[in-house]
Amino acid sequence: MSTTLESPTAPRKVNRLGLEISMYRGGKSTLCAGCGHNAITERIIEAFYEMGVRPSQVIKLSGIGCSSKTPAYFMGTSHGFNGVHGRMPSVATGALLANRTLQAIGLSGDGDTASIGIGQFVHAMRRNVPMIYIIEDNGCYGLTKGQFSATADIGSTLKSGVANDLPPIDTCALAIELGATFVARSFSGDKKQLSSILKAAVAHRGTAMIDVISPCVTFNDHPGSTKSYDYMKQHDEPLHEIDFVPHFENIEVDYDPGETQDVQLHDGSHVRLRKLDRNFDPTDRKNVLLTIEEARARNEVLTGIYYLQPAGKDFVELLNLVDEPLATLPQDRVRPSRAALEEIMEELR
Ligand SMILES: Cc1ncc(C[n+]2csc(CCOP(=O)(O)OP(=O)(O)O)c2C)c(N)n1
Ligand code: SF4
Ligand SMILES: [Mg+2]
Repeated sequence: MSTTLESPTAPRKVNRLGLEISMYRGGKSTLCAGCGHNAITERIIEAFYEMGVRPSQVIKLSGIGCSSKTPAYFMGTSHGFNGVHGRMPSVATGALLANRTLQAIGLSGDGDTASIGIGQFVHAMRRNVPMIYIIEDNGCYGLTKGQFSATADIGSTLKSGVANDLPPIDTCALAIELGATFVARSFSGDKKQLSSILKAAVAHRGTAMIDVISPCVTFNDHPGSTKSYDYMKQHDEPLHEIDFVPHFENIEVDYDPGETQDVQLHDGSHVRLRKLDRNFDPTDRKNVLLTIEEARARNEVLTGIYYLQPAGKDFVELLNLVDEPLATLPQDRVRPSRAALEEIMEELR
């Protein structure tokens, strides 16, 4: 994947674009040490570097929260827009309509998405907006000192001992129900799984929604919390082992089709899912929803790629836009001529 250029001094490690990983870094994190969100930032940096995505082709979007601050900590030379709380999806949709060639990555929190932004979230999912949508899910509003969010489980407690008595919104089940074409759940502490999921998400065309359990070490990492490091270590149930083979590597990997499911993505990359104990097929939507329901009853946190549907049109394709970015078209191609306007006015008389 990465090559080493000859140099009289130390060898330089670069990706297929000839870029060093430093090109994928951003500002220094101001989040708490040990916050799960920092680990996710590291995985994003690695995934975009390894996939050889040009940072100037990327747009980073977010709302409000500790999670929504993270775009400042990766790909410092990319485009970016930090929107109003819960409104990241509509800003992303607008940006992608203005320039369909951009690769969009949205960073949100469980509060930003499942509370104030739930209306925006559901429409982004049903439209299959071509973007990676990450929820850094700590079950609380970290930035405003740890109140329960809408993803907190019934019975999960605050540090003060107060228990949550409202049912959680499962953002993955909701996204699948609404038509998202790539839906995954991972854990910020699972480096290998999260890396593979992120690389597959970069290769996917359409919405890639990834809910990452990301413990808040300051407000929600105590016994009694179901979004803590300890709880995840005890309840994380991986659905499969994920290998991602990017289209540009062209590696022939031996695999047993009885044990491994191979799903080809739009760009020719492959997702290879090695079965663990359960028989799980992420392309069978009905069965995926049933598996989520059953796991919930057993208090298991399933991780892996829940649902994958590589075919189908994304929102930009459905709109039948011209190939060039609308933002760069000259006035005479986006503005009706005076004669055309007069003709319309005539029809209205
Ligand atoms: C319109 C509006 N309402 C409320 C707030 C206060 N507020 C800021 S961040 C936040 C919740 C953040 O939670 P989450 O999205 O889960 O991010 P985290 O900090 O946990 O990563 C809230 C309610 C705000 N900034 N704007
Ligand atoms: S308050 Fe919680 S979510 Fe926010 S940076 Fe600190 S550990 Fe992370
Ligand atoms: Mg949160």
